[in-house]
This record gives sequence, structure tokens and C-alpha cells, in this order.
Amino acid sequence: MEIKSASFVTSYAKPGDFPAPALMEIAVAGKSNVGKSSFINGMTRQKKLAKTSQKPGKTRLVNYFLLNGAFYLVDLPGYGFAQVSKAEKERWGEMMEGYLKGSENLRHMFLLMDIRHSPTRDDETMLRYVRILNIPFTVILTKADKVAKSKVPMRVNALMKELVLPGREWLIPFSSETGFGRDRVLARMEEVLSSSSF
Ligand SMILES: Nc1nc2c(ncn2[C@@H]2O[C@H](COP(=O)(O)OP(=O)(O)OP(=O)(O)O)[C@@H](O)[C@H]2O)c(=O)[nH]1
Ligand SMILES: [Mg+2]
Repeated sequence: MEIKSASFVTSYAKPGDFPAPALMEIAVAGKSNVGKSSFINGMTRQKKLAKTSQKPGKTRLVNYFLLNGAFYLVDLPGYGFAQVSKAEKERWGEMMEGYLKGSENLRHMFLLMDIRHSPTRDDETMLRYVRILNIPFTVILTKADKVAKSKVPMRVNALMKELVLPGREWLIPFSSETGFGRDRVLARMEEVLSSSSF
């Protein structure tokens, strides 16, 4: 599979606003600053499609990107960002819950985690939630360019154990800087899209 076209469609600030069932969705979730927006840009090879920032908390809305005119890649707001108010955290929780429970078209989740670090409590909560809701997922280990290439398999194994995943195919090391891992993510997308009848 190749990504031939990608465009921003719309943003949503509250669950009631989510689009009516139309196309399959693959969601991108993870801690704030882990590289979700960069992942979308890296996959679509459009540097400025999703807004990125060195400061965490850039993406506060649920953003829909249409790929190949066939499915949505959904950029979810990051979690675990300390400098937000309690009200903002509650809004985040409501939005995520609304999205995850309400999205009938959600087929897969890319759950992003930094390859260099152990999962946070929020990562584990997110993973538990995805498992409870029976959402198929793949863990994307971002910023793989920040560790030596020879250390990548070691980090994959370590995170596989920490997250209690059944095999290495559940994790894909990825770098939006170098494009490392992009082919594997494309293959996963293709699998997801071809296995879901719509
Ligand atoms: N070296 C390197 N830096 C990355 C990579 N992915 C993201 N970054 C950097 O990490 C920072 C955060 O990236 P974003 O893509 O904005 O992160 P996000 O997860 O969308 O963050 P929020 O929207 O705040 O939740 C930026 O400075 C990116 O340039 C990567 O693969 N390699
Ligand atoms: Mg973002």
C-alpha cells in the first residue's frame, strides 16, 4: 500500500460533534509529545499536515485526516500533560471516552510510546482501556532514531515484556525523522483496511 493523498478534514472538540458513520478510522493515541502528529506527517510524507510542537499539549482536539480518499487517520489529543487544569483533564477524558465508545468505524489504534522509556501509568491505563473495549491495536515505538540501531531490538523486547504483549509483531519501531518503520506501518494499515468489511 502507498499513501497517495492525504488531507485535513476537520477537528472536533466534543464527542457529540464526531462525524456520522462514513469511512473506516485508524486512531493515533499516546502521551503528549510522543510524536503522534509527526507520525501522521511521516506516514503521509507531508511535513506540515498535522501541527507539531516541541511543547507538549499541541493537539487538543480530535483531528481527522482523510487518506487515499478511503479512510481516516485520527489524531487524538495527548495524555499525561502535567500543565493542564483539572477542567481540561476532565474535558480530555470525556472526549476520549466519547470517541472510543462512540466511534463505530474505529478499526485499529496505533498506540504511540517513546522507544527510550518505560510505559507511563497513563500508557498502561490507555492500553487497558483499548483491551477492555476490544479495539485491535499496534504499539508504535516512536523516536527510534534517538537510540542506536543495534539497540532497537533490545528496546522492542523490553517494551513487549513490560506491556505483556504476546509477540514482537505487536510493536513497530518508528522514526518520523528517518522514515524507519514506515513500511511496516503501511503493511499494518493495509492488513487492517483489507480485513474490515465495510
Ligand atoms: N528525533 C525525533 N523527534 C521526533 C520524532 N517524532 C516526533 N519528534 C519530535 O517530538 C516533538 C513532539 O512531536 P509531536 O508530533 O508534536 O507530538 P504529539 O504527540 O503530536 O504531541 P501533542 O500534540 O502535544 O500531544 C517535536 O519536537 C517533534 O519534532 C521522531 O521520530 N524522531
Ligand atoms: Mg500532536
